[in-house]
Amino acid sequence: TIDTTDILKWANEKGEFIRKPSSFRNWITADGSSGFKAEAGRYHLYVSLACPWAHRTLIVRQLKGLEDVITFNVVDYHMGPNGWRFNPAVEGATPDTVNGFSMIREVYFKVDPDYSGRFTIPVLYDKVNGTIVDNESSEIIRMLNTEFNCIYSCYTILTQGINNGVYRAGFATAQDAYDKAVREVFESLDCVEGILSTQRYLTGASITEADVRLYTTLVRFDPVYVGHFKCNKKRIVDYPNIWGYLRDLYNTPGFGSTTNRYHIEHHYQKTSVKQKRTCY
Ligand SMILES: N[C@@H](CCC(=O)N[C@@H](CS)C(=O)NCC(=O)O)C(=O)O
Repeated sequence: TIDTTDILKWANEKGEFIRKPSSFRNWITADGSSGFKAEAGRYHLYVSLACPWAHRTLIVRQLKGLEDVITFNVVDYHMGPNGWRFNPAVEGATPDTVNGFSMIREVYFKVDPDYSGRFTIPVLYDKVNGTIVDNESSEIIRMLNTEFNCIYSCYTILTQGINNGVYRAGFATAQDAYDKAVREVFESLDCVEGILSTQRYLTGASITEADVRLYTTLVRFDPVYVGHFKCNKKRIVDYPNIWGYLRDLYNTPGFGSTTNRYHIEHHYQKTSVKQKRTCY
């Protein structure tokens, strides 16, 4: 048996280090069927930059472009008798910005006051439900890799595919560049149409920054980008879910009231774009 009263006593009677199985083994899924839906802003990683297991999770978070989706805190590199602690005075370390705790063990005890395992990092934490999803790095990296694709693409969609995509189409000076941009605009819109078939807003049941970012392009799409930027494979009105979403947002305080069609249309009509290309 492993003595967990002092965290620095990890060996058994024979002096062997036996790794205990991780205790929290929930699974985030893209569709939320597990009770943990892949959502932007919902999950948090507690890591140590010294720990190889935690390090894995930071690599995958970045490779998958989840920097805006999953937040993280870094503990002190020094693990004392009570385990990992937060010490923002150490370079590269942070406070606990989610719970305001000073020790990792407090996260475990918050979730399970009777917790008797080791207080390991990484910890994947659910900020919405105040619980630990998983503390097994091999599982964490797998779920970041497989379950967040739609969320990740949401951000790529927004920044590259749609918000900037219409400009890349409109200002392209070569046919290839225009074709690529238009293809991405409509692939991205198709993806948003799919997302909005199962949920009201881009990242879930409530309006987030992502909706604001998307709205300002969508509301200019049919009046301006279809004609002016030749993003004319389809119009927004041809996407039933996006069209309903756009109307919903327009009627939400702050959206419609700041949207001025007169200015939008006249601005773009006065900006001349010269290019030769085939249109859809
Ligand atoms: N199975 C875990 C192991 C993580 C692990 O052992 N982390 C070490 C740091 S490298 C830890 O937090 N140890 C604290 C302890 O055992 O008390 C994983 O891969 O996520």
